[in-house]
Amino acid sequence: MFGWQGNILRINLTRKKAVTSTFDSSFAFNHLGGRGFAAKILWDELKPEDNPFSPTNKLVFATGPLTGFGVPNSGKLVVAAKSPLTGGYGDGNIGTNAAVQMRKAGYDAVIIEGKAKTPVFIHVKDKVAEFKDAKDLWGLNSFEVEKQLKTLYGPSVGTVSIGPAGENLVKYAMIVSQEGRAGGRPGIGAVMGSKNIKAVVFEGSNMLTAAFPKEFKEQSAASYREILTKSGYEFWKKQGTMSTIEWSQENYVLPTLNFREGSFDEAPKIGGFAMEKIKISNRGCPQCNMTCGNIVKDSEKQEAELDYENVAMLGSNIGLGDLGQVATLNRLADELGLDTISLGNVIGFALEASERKLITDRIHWGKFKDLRGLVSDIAYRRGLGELLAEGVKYVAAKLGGDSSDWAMHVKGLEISGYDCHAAPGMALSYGTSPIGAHHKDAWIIGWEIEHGRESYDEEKIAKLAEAQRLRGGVFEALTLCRFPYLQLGLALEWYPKLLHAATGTQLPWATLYEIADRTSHLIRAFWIREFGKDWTSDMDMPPKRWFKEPLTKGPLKGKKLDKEKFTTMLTGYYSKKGWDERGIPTRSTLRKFGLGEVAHQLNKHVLLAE
Ligand code: PTT
Ligand code: SF4
Repeated sequence: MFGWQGNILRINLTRKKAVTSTFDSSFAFNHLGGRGFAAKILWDELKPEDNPFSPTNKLVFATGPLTGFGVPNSGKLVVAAKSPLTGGYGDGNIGTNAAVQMRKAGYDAVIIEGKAKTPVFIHVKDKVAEFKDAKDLWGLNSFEVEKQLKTLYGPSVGTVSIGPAGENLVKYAMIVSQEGRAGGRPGIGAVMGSKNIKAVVFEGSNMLTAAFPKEFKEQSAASYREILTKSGYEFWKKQGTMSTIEWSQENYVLPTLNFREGSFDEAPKIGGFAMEKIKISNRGCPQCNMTCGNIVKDSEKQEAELDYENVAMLGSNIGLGDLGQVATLNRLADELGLDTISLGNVIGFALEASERKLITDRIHWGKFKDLRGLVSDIAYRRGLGELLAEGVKYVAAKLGGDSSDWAMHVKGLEISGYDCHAAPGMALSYGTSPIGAHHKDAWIIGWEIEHGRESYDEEKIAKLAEAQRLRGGVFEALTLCRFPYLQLGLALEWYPKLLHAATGTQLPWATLYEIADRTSHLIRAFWIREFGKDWTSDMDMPPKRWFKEPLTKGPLKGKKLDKEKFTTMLTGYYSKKGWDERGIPTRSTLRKFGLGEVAHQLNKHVLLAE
């Protein structure tokens, strides 16, 4: 089989055994890679009764058929597990040399199961996996761990690790690599911690073989060149995702003070142009010529990375208008291994709770000392941090009253950086994302602001579903960064061409979308199986704040979401997907995608509509 290595490494920590198994072309062509593989593996191998922190949960690393080949922006790895934050399917996409080295070591995917008795790290080299004692690494932050592992094995190895947040089972702990690449928002780093794994090191010397090597090499080189010719390239290298701060402020969608507002008075101080003034270099994922991580000197004179989400959530959302200080919070999150998006939500929620005197701690919007203290208290579960480590859904349930109205999450995963008081399409994107409220599957907000932000019509639903298929479906299965296409307009036609040259098989868009849809239905089935009879379409509803409390300033003052229209839009979305009015895939939809056995299993948990 060209394109794939055809191998999955299964590491059982309890038994200290590592076994390689092979997969056939039907697995490869039905699920492609990345999220497609992860969804299939987690559906097949988990049961609803498996607690996310029990040894029975599985941690999956998965690559795509182009990973490691030297194709633009192909140094990414999907990390997935049952999420401790949401209780449903969880994944993330991390830019790391570990993706490249894992493929060169001979594997398309790795499944980690069981639990080590004492902390370990795993070293995988050319199909040999070794368990190593990690007692000297436990407790270190993610930057220090990587440094030590690179001293031990050399600078070219790929590593993924967790920081103290993962060790302490903070429900939104991330997996970190390369001092600032971080993935697995729904607590995938905590799953790694629950298994007592501090890090995994990959190194490999196997060359990947393409079906048509000459054609493949020429196409890869040409697509890299095309990126350099794009008109937005120079500006992208200057600001990366940071220019979105100005865009969000202009369009009143910049999350501000726990998503009460969509604009922040101090936005110019934390935007892309302010960032340029303190920027010192670019950093990025392997095999990328767009390197978009903005490295700046933070308020404590250390290097830190700034991207849009981090600044929106640890800046405007918590009332902090000093970019150097935002950068410090961001660096701490990377070192400790916390997701910046959930962190900014949780802190925003706590600040509001303090203001409303629902908690006794006196903490203040924008007061750096308070905010800095909270970040490390959360990672180490100290004081108020013990409660906040559980995520906003849990904290709101504990505090009671109407606090769940302003706990900004969907299905337990905190909202990423776009306010939706006047953006129903983006609210639907958060509502129906396969992992909880994340923008990765459909950044529909740009389109809806241009084409009628207040409409709830069918065109918007269709546009959203189309974006989810491409971004969450195709790019997540290929495990390629979507930025060359989205930000610079790299022609989409390259992808089927590169796939053909790598695998020797034509995979036209219709086939890629079929795989994307199969993955989407499988992930939905996973959620329904987990929640069984407790599942209702309310789980797809965005937070009540956007329906109940209008914006109080600017030209959109008074705007909020309309519950009735939103519910109709959600039902229209279900029908487009082939799901019933509860949001559950019908039997015929599942059968259409070769998921008849999934329908059979799922029917034991909820009665499926025909
Ligand atoms: C992603 C989420 C994002 S999305 C951001 S900024 W963004 C935050 N980054 C964090 C960080 O950094 N440190 C930290 N401790 N926590 C963080 N949490 C947040 O995590 C990321 C880039 C970005 S920057 C985006 S949009 C794109 N995301 C892609 C994706 O999801 N899929 C894909 N095929 N290509 C993508 N390309 C872009 O990658 P999660 P990264 Mg990340 C400091 O992981 O779980 O998916 O959450 O992966 O390697 O850092 O690249 O404005
Ligand atoms: Fe990574 Fe940015 Fe390059 Fe994408 S564009 S691969 S996120 S450095």
